[in-house]
Amino acid sequence: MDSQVMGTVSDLCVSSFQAFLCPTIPRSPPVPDDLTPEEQKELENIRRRKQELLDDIQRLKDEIAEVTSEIENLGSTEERKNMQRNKQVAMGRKKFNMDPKKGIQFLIENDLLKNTSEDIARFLYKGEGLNKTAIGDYLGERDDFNIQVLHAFVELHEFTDLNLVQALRQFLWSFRLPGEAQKIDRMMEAFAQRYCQCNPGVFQSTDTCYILSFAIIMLNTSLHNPNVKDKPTVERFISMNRGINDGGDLPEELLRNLYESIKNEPFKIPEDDGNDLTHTFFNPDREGWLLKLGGRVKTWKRRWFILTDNCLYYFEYTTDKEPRGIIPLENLSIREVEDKKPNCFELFIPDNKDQVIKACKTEADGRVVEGNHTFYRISAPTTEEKDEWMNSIKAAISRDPFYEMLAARKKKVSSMKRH
Ligand code: 4IP
Repeated sequence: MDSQVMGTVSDLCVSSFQAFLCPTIPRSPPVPDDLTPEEQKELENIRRRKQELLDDIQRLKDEIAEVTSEIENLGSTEERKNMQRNKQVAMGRKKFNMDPKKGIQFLIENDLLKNTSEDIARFLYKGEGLNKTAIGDYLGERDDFNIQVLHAFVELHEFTDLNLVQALRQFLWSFRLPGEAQKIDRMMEAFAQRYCQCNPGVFQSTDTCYILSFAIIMLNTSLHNPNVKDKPTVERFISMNRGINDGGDLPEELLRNLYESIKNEPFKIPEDDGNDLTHTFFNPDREGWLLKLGGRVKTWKRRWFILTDNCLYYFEYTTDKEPRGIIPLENLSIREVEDKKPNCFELFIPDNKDQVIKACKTEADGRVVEGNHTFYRISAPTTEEKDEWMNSIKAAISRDPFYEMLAARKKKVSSMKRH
């Protein structure tokens, strides 16, 4: 092949390359006249092959473009779908935190959650981005479906080979106990059932487990709340729990272990919003100096007050063994009042003017007699202390249904024993 042909071929290669880069394919120039017939034939062959090559390249480019756009579309649709889904889940969580039922409904309607108790329970158990108070509220609801979710939620907890304190730690961390006694009752009942299911043979019945769980929660308060000065000993804890195992006693070693566990490490509870019974359990009691107005004779006396066991005790001196008076808070209400003395509040019987409040006092000669108060007016040293006292007393008063609930359970156990 002479140099002219070579030049033409290399020109063709360059133009092929350009054609690859450039979408418009240049037309082939006419065949030069001065070539021999063989050379012309060869040139035509080269041009044909070039055209075939160009066609192939174009086809390939089209295919690549098609596949690339398919992949791009595929990626962006998936991404868009995912982003949309994540946005909706975040919105569902927000809604849940504001109104648990509406949040769950929203997630179900948007196919982000199945409408089954198991799926919802898993969502709550995972708890990502969910407010623990809202979880507690949802689980404590009374209707059948919520109760099913509660049971599915409790089933997700694995308590096998954990002692009762360890199991309670896990359980009380997964949501916040709500403020209503009935809700707490349902939740603790479900907890006790699950614990007994995971640890058969530890307790005679779920009632025992239920009662002991509360005893442990209260022990936690007594041992770790700085406002409670009278810390129960292990012996007292053991004696307080006598007979709770369907009339029999629980092994002392078990109670000692539970006591030690709580003593060494208090319960960790989810963030406190101050508006539920967990708050009451963990911060219920208080003591300090207050002024009290007399019953018949209206003299102000400075007394050392202790709030514990739903009663208000007052002493003349902090070191006194016997109180001068005891005011059970059952059936009483509390309100702020104006007086010449600052920071006053009053304990009174609602809708009643003359009835004397059930209380006892010690006379100067040491006799214990009934009190004479139709109201107890009390003055705190500062506004803050007044507010703290009022809150603590309110919490103690509102704890009543809970105590009733627990008392009912204890009664049930002892009557079962009798039969
Ligand atoms: C007394 O006044 C004290 O204020 C008593 O308070 C009070 O009893 C008496 O009420 C009141 O008469 P005097 O000491 O000036 O006589 P405390 O017991 O703290 O010393 P209460 O029932 O408030 O304890 P009456 O109702 O007994 O008169």
